[in-house]
Amino acid sequence: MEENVKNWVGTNLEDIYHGHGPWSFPTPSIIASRFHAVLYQLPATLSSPPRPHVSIQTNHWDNDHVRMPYSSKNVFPGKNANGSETLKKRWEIIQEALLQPITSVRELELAINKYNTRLPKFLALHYFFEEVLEEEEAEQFFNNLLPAIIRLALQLPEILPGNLPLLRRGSCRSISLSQLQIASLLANAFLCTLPWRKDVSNTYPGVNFHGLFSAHLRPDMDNVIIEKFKCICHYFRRVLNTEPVGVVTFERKYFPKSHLPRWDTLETSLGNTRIHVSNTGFIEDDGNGLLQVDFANKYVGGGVLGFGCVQEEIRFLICPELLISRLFTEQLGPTEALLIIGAERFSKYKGYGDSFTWAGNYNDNTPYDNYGRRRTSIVAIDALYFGRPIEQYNSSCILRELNKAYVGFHSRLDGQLPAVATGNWGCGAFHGDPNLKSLIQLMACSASRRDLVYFTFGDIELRDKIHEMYLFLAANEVTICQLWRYLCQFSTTNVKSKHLFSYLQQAHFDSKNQLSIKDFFLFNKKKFDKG
Ligand code: AR6
Repeated sequence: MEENVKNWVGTNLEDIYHGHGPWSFPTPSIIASRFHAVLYQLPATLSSPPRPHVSIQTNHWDNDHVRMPYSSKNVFPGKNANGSETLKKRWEIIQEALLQPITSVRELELAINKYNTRLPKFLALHYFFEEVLEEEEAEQFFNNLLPAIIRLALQLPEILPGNLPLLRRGSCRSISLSQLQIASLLANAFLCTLPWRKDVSNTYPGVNFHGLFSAHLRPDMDNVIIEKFKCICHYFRRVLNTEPVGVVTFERKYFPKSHLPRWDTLETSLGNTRIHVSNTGFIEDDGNGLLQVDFANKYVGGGVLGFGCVQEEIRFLICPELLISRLFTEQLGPTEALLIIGAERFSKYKGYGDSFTWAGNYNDNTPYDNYGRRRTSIVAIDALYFGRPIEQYNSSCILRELNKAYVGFHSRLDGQLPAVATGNWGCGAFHGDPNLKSLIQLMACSASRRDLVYFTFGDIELRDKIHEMYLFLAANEVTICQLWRYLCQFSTTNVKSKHLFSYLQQAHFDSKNQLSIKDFFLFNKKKFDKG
């Protein structure tokens, strides 16, 4: 008989949900204002896609808004019939190019090159259609899917006539878009019609798909690019088959220094925060109704339109509506985060990194909130990248990560907030230490009144270590400011990082016994084999 092995420790999920299940937590309202651009007509009823909001004044080509490909100011140098130079409307060229029959990848590339001339060769796209897909599948794409993507893209002026603001650095602003509007924007991104902007191209991630199409195939990563195409094509098949009716909110969160907590003064006991630590499960599968962390890049989406294929990229591939944030979200600063509410999941997947594969359709049964959004909240927070991992124990780095997590987790809503569903944030591609990061996230949860659900990605030892450390903090009523102080002390020692937890426990014990940190070293010389 199979034994029922317990794969988690701490508080059970039912209690984490306060006995009301995952879907009862409050979600922020959608009210159009100077700080919240709502691009469709309120309210969203879910009976059909919401109707677009039409702006009185159009800002389709200025510095504060996304430049729309259909703007009359989007012009392209061309020639008149008599050979003289002229400026042509790019949208007309786009329409002309895309409404020609396109029956092969070569023709698709040629069409895109008519309005976007400086693109590298679409090596990966050729490989996908010519080497990977069966002839029949490629035919299906060019006969059915591509024409539908093109129609959806060319409807952009009707689907999204409103002004789409940029979420600029150092600002708190939100955008709510219908899923259909996002689909139309993504269809434009797929066809690389979105205008390239010299002024902002270095500070926005960019969403046109040419980076993916032209990826130089590498033997180790060929597969990943192919699987990415499959995810994207599947998304388009789904939204073109059945128009999605929901909406999605993107909220840029920014805290000026004066609004950040003074970590050295917070007297909250860490034991007030409950934790659930599991060595199985994934944030996206098992974080229902919770605030799910995206282990982000400061350019949200990271390498999703290139070779990257770890937590963030995978999330963006299975929930492609997240991709559109790359169009308007300027790179995140140290005290900024991006919250996305309502993105739907379309795909299943298997594997991770270079073994990632698309594993078919996913039916997202997440209920909608009162505003027409799926009750899925994802917060993108970018950890620091540590080329030299030892640097992460510097108090300035700890402070930066604490503030970053706090900005992501904080909510203005009253009442019971959902727990944070997270894990080894910053501890894969960015080389952080999960012991330290788990404490940082616990402190940020505690300061923002949330419980913590931590997935250790298969690591049983880590699960138990985090839990034991938590039990120590809770049993000794250690407060946020105390732990902050011990962490700062640790940063001034040479104690090896693998002893972080024992050091912190000892530091607490010694502080109670009035031992100076110097004495502590004298007593513990052997134990901590100083470097
Ligand atoms: N659920 C829970 N834990 C996970 C999951 C998941 N779905 N996926 C991975 N982990 P990483 P980072 C664990 O490397 O270090 C991207 O390119 C697993 O233990 O994605 O913050 C971004 O765009 C994994 O090793 O996050 C950034 O550029 C660990 O989480 C950069 O990577 C860290 O995942 C961020 O790197």
